Amino acid sequence: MTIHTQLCDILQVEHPVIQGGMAWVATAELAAAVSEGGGLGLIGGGNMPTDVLRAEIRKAKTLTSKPFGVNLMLLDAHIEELVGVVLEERVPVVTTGAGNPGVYMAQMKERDIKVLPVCPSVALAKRLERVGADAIIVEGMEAGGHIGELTTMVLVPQVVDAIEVPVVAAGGIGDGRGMAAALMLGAAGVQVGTRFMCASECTIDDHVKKRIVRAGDRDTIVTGYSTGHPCRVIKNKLTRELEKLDKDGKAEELEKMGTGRLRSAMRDGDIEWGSVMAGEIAGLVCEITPAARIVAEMVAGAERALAAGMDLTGGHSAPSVVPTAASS
Ligand code: TUI
Repeated sequence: MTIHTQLCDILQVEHPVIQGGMAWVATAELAAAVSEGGGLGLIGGGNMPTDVLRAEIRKAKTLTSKPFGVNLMLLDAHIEELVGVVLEERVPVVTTGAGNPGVYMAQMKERDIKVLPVCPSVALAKRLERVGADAIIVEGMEAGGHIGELTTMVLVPQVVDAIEVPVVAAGGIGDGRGMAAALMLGAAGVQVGTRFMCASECTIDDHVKKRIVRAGDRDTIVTGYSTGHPCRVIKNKLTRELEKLDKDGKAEELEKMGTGRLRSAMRDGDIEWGSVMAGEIAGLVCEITPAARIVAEMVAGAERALAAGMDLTGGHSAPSVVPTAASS
């Protein structure tokens, strides 16, 4: 069995696996390595100065001839300029976070750019479909970084039922079993962040990769509820301080304390006082391996899991809910 979905045709990729466009993590090296492996690599444009984004896009073009994309954080102060860069550089795919990219849609479509917004709810997914999203990345709160309220397991099938365009499942997916489960929920592909942080080509500090490899199932925590911007990170000295502020409702102090911490973790390797954004699936990540191997193993694992599922259900990929003569 080979997994080929509508998402492969939309993105022009071999495998329906998108690498999360993580700010301060996803550089040209990682994006190109994932794309070379047959998935879709993304450059994380969040918090990037315009000239750095342009340089990263150009570097990725030298490292791969395959399609790759850019993630834009819509709350970025200079978002208009960043959109200008992806238009000028003719990046084939753009994913967006933290809002509705509707106002940029016409310009992107004019240049044949595929737009895949990240979305945490059914209501927003419907709005995003109406403004012309090519597919929607549905992200559960198992994910690392800034998150919504619902889990991937409950969100994906509800969005699949509510819209026509393909759904990409994100949050809590780190291997072939997770990918198979997402496809069984009706997703046309997966977006994977935390597992790719431990790709050999990922340029973050080694201390962060080793911290993720060492992480257990209960090693992440969500901070910042009091600010209205909850964020999943690996527990450390910083989160113990943030927890106290959260409990006391000191949102402003909390916001201030978190500023610049993602950079100090990912670039400088400060895993105690930095913001080590990672998903709950960190507990499953146990090695640092090339990105292409992560893609290949994930797809092969999903194919095995789906084939095994078919054996259990007598040749069908989903158990029937219609009563049969034997059971009635
Ligand atoms: O964007 C993320 N996760 C992130 S971005 C990030 S980088 C950062 N660094 C420092 C400070 C702030 C951010 C770290 N993690 N995920 C995608 C995502 N988008 N999750 C949730 C949403 C979302 C939320 C609301 C998407 C749309 C939305 O729309 C609201 C509306 O009604 O327009």
